[in-house]
Amino acid sequence: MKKTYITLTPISLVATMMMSQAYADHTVLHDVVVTATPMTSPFLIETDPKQPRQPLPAHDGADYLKTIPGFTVMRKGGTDGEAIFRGMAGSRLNIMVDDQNVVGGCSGRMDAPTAYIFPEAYDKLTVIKGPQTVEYGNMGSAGTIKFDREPKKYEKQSSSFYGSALYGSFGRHDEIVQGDVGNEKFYAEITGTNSQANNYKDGDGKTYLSGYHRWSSNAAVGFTPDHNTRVELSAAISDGWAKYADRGMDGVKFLRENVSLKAEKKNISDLIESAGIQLSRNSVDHIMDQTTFRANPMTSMQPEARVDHIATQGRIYGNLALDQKNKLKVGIDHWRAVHSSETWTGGYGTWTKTTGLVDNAEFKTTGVFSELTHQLSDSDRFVGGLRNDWWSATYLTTPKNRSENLFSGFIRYELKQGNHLTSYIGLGHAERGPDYWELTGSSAAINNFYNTKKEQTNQLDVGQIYKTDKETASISAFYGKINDFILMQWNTGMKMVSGVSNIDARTYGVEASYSYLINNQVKFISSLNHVRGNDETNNRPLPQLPPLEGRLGLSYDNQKWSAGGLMRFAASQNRYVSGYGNIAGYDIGRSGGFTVFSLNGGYKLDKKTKLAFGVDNIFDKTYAEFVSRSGNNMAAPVNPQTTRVNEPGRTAWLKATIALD
Ligand SMILES: [Cu+2]
Repeated sequence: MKKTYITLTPISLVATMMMSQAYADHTVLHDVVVTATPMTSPFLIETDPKQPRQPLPAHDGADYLKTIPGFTVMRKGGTDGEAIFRGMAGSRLNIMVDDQNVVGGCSGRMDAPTAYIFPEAYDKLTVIKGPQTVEYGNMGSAGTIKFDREPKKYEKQSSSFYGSALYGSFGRHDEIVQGDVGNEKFYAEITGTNSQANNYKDGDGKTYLSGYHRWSSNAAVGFTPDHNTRVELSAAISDGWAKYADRGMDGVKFLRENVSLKAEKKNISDLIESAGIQLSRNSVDHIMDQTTFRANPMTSMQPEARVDHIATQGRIYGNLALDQKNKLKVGIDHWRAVHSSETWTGGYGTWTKTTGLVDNAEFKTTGVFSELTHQLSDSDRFVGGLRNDWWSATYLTTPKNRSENLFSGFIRYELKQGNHLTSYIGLGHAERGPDYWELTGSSAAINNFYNTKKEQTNQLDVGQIYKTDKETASISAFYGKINDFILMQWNTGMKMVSGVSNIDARTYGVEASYSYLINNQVKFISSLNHVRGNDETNNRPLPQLPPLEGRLGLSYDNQKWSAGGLMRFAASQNRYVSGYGNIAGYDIGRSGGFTVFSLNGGYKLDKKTKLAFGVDNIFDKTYAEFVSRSGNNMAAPVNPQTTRVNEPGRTAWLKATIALD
């Protein structure tokens, strides 16, 4: 049952299974190179992380999200950017791999969860907009992002192979190999990835400290005693280093170790369609220092720092068919994470490590959820869910403990009108306790351990999706009222969090996309997204919201060759509050608008082998995203003191993919 696709290639724009179906009668099956991924069903975006993307993403999970309207990535260097959806980052996005929450450990947020994710090693990337699912612990109030492997079924003994190689400007090269073998009873899968890049240059030829290297390996063995039962043990390990253009330290260790045991049984009875259990452990061991990649360390800063974050997790779930019209998902989950760090004392020239790793914070969450789908007719349904989490945070070095009851829920109505149009409306509520960075990010925050309130998001989401053989259009709008929004204040000179407060915020925005098949070989694509927000407590803009942005593209595909052009533009952003933001960054000031042009192409050698190539930022434009970190000249002569870390200049790349069954 393995798919024989070979993705490698070119053209621009969108591409999803739904689109493929919509265009099945036409020559253009799907875009060879993904540039804008549309919403395919209410609240949901699904995309294949093995497809080439433009602009060329870094190895990590955040950069792959950039092609989804509504996402932006805060740049820190060449990789490990911070994913932001509708202006919301950090713990407001629930980032999951194979149904496990992934968290970083760095006090300076070098390692967003996505820093440990290698999208091409997975089969599916799913984004659920807004608080419209309660299935997963650590509720994402702004959205849920999932990277998943698709379980395979082996009817008889068979094996398959997938591999890709990528070469690009600035010394970039990636390699991935994936193989699996199985029969009716047993299977085994193994994946290895490697990704490396040198420092990149912006359009002005300035070099940023941004080189990186990452490798990962995953393995899974499974037992399928019958058609309905699957037991799988999987493990993953990855490590690497990354240089940073926005700060005085670089990451020299990003070790993640993961083990997961999963069992699922289907068709248990008329009532129980399926039930499962999963136990997992994720550990992150991170070291950053001033000396590995830099000649002149700052003596005012400690030479290195090490942190660990170890999370253990368990979940039990069941999918019940109550009757023809009512399906119920129920589950219980538990998550425990312990953060530890080294302690240093001293100052200018006298820094000494006083302890090795010592546990400093513990977070625990136990949740129960149920989600009901009620089919009203063939064309409309209600979906609603409730979740309660018992959450606690303990500060271990000077013992303090607090706990909260976190309640989340949503209800939505989905309506199919005729064969082409789907409409939806949903209302969601999500509560989250302050995360590790919000509770411990500054001495002020520690003093506020008990005072920082839980954040409560209320959000209305509406949208429409229209699909015909020739056209696909979607629009999705939201209006949010966030009570006790956790706002971070930064000391911009030190680039450290200096305070935390709860404010009331209001946000609203829209994402829209439209594509049109001009003929059997040529397709037009476009997308637009915009978000605005206000801090109503202080009567000023909500910080870290990206400006209006859009994409226009044209692609050609004759089944052998493909070609595409993409124009991405962003407006200027004049709404900001200097020095305020979230756990990852803060507003620097106004930003100008920009337009960037890119080209891509592809060639299908045969059904199994594809080539894709592209030139991003073809006119070598010098530009920076509004949501970015500021430059840092502590590593002269590289790393210019720019207002923001500029995006890469002209970048050429070539990717080859092969898939064998
Ligand atoms: Cu770090």
